[in-house]
Amino acid sequence: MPEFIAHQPYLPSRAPLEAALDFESIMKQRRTIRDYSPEPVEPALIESLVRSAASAPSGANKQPWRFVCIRNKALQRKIRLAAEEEEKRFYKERASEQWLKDLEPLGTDDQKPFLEEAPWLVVVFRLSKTDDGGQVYYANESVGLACGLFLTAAHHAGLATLTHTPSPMSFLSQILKRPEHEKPYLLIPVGWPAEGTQVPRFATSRKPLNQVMVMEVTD
Ligand code: IYR
Repeated sequence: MPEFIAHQPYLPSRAPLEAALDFESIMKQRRTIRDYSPEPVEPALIESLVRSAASAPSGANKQPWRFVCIRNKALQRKIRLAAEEEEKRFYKERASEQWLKDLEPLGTDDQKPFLEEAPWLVVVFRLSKTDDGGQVYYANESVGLACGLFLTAAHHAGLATLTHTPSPMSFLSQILKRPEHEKPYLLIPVGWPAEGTQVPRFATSRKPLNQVMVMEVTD
């Protein structure tokens, strides 16, 4: 028989709609940041972000994730150089014309200095098996949810992040000597935004609600 315990509901200190609107206005201020200040970020902060991320729901509560948190310039340089190798191939050979055109307004290229400059690099791995060899379920969805919570927790603390997905990412397994059942999923630089940093205007716009939401209220 499964054991059940009493649920302790979370009660916002304000009316639900006020709390929701406040949170919406906080989240709308999140931007992907590519220039980081050298200002350090204390490990306790990173640990808290990972605990928030790891509070995500996951298939059969298997928690199929590992957050490898790096604050080591030599290692960061290694990762930068390997990522830039992949990116050079991406921009020169692998990306389609259309893909490059879609990236134009972001102003990205194969140079990834933020991998070295950010005070922390958090490399997220998806577990394809549990650490004791058991099954995992909906691992992609689960890790995606955990990453979303990580970005949200970082933003809530005033920290900037960037979701970087060099492709292929297998160099991360080698450089970080991760076991076979851990698959690189996402690379997240974390830090304070550099003073005066700019963001592409293009990336600040969002579709209006009527394009992302279907309100099905008719009987
Ligand atoms: N991985 C490359 C290209 C890139 C792809 C997408 I889709 C983006 O939203 C941004 C960049 C890079 O990091 O430059």
